[in-house]
Amino acid sequence: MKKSFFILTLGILFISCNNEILPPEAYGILPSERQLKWHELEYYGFIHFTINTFTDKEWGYGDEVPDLFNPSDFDADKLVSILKESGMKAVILTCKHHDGFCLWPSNTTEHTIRKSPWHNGKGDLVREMADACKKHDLKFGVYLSPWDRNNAAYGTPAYIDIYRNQLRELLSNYGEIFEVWFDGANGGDGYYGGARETRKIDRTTYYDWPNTWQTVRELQPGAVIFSDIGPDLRWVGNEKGYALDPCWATYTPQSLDSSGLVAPGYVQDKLGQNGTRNGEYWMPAECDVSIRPGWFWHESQNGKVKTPEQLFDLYIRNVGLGGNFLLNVPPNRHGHIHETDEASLRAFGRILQNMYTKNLAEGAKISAPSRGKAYKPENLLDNDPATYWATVDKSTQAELIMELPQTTEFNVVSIREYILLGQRIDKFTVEVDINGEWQLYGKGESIGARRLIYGETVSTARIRIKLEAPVCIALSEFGLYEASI
Ligand code: FUL
Ligand code: CA
Repeated sequence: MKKSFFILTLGILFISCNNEILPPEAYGILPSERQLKWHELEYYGFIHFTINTFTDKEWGYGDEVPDLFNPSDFDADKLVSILKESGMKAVILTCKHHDGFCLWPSNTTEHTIRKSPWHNGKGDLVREMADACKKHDLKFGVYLSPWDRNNAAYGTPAYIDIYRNQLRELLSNYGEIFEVWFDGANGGDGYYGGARETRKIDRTTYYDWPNTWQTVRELQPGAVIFSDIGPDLRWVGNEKGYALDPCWATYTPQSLDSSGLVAPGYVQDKLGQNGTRNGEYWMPAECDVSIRPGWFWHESQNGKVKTPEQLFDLYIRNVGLGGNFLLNVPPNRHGHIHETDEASLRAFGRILQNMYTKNLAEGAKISAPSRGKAYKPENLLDNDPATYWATVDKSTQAELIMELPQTTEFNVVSIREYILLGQRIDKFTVEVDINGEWQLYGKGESIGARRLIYGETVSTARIRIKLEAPVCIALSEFGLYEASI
């Protein structure tokens, strides 16, 4: 009797200890493996370069002769090294824009680089970019415009086969692709093999998107798919490069009419700026913008390049709201990044690099309730997004106080959620101790993959964070930084 009581007690003890160290249960919709990898990229480049660069246009009509494409001095290696040295982790190339000109020698059409004088028609710009990215250890992605103003078959079912074959070529012959970018601009007037007319398509049915995306899944299972409605990444809903606060990683796209149908180019796109709290899909925001007013290079815009300060401001409003920053840098007719763009990019890269060099919270003493040893608050300071601090299940509100080793100056606070367990937090405040009084430094609702609070430079030795969620708390990283702008 006595012995079995002992065993029973031990058993209960074991179960309760074990319970304590079980990870928190996941909350809501979770990111996929490929989305998790994408979240770690944060900042990468977009290259818009094609016949438009030579005609000074943003949208080519589709009747431009391939002869026009002849960059005098294109050097993918040099281009990619500039992007890499400026802190980018990947590059997406417009392999075909709306005018239909293919930057690779596609077998699906005559309207390709093969017909251009560049490298005597033997060139393949997609190959050069893919190889350079590989060499410099940047991920490579492709943009293939669904709208094709050159193709005679555009608007008929035959074009869908052509389009999918183009996709197949790009996804089969150029190594690993990290992202496939589908834009929503679709249908209208164009050359269409000489017809020169307006062609309208039904955006919700024409491309049969689920099946088109399936091609991506088959050929590049690791690639994330971007469009106005995902399925992996959503357009943020503006081309200005910022999200709105709060910005949720989850999203439920809304139709433009009572049919409930959504498609790229057929969605209430402004809703992408905030996303949807507890939305139906994990579909984080990618925020695209050009370093210049246009997506393509125009001589007249050489004086209108965004400054490093403007780029940093955008970074706070995209990466700092849990999205990713897709910054377009269009090469000129030589194939070069213009010197003003390059200088701005590099200076912005240095701001980020200097800022992240040292986490000023390192070595802080943290008082916070915790779920157990594996979830200790110190996991916030180990520079490892795979370890996290968590509270016990019933602690859905928590307060954490950080004592820094000394009084420290900073102007950026970074908080990251352990998103493997979903987007949990729906309210937070950050306060700093100024002469013994708590003063608000920042507050908000969403955190997600990263939240950056950029404010006045303060000097303090104590920080207090308060968090609220419908479930227990799980944060992976915390940082204090000084950005010199
Ligand atoms: C849009 C296009 O219409 C623009 O020309 C540009 O390529 C932008 C990134 O996507 O849909
Ligand atoms: Ca960690």
